[in-house]
Amino acid sequence: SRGPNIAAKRQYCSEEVRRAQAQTQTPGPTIFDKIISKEIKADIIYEDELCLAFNDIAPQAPVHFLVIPKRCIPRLQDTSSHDKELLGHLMLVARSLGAARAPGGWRLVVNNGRDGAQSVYHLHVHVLGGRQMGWPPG
Ligand code: TR5
Repeated sequence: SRGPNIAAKRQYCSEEVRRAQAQTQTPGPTIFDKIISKEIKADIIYEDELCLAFNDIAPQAPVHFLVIPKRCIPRLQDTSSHDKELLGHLMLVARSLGAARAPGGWRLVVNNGRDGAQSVYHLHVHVLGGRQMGWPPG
């Protein structure tokens, strides 16, 4: 249950962090579940029995899509050795789509939890390409 503690903490957090906290504290279906069930429309570029890939609604590069498992896993942190095959599959799908769509190279990003600035608590691999990336990321 949400106590005054959380409410007090919230005053000091950025909008992004508050959103992330809110989602961590209320586990359940996210917007990505609705994309998987086709309840909400997304620009789907690949689909198989285990995963879905679609273009990011707010692209940070000329190529920016997300690869997500169909199974609801909130964060990378919530996976275990039992998920090896699924995680490997997400990487290989990211690899194939990345190679086809951003032949000059690409970057994979997995934001995890509050400090990782994760905003949607359904595991997703960002694939960014089509421009020169900088380092370090912000
Ligand atoms: O910040 P994290 O790593 O959690 O990334 C979440 C990503 O989901 C962001 O890059 C958002 O732009 C993206 N996003 C959010 C929504 C959305 C989406 N990408 C495609 N389609 C989307 N729909 C329909 N709705 C969203 N809320």
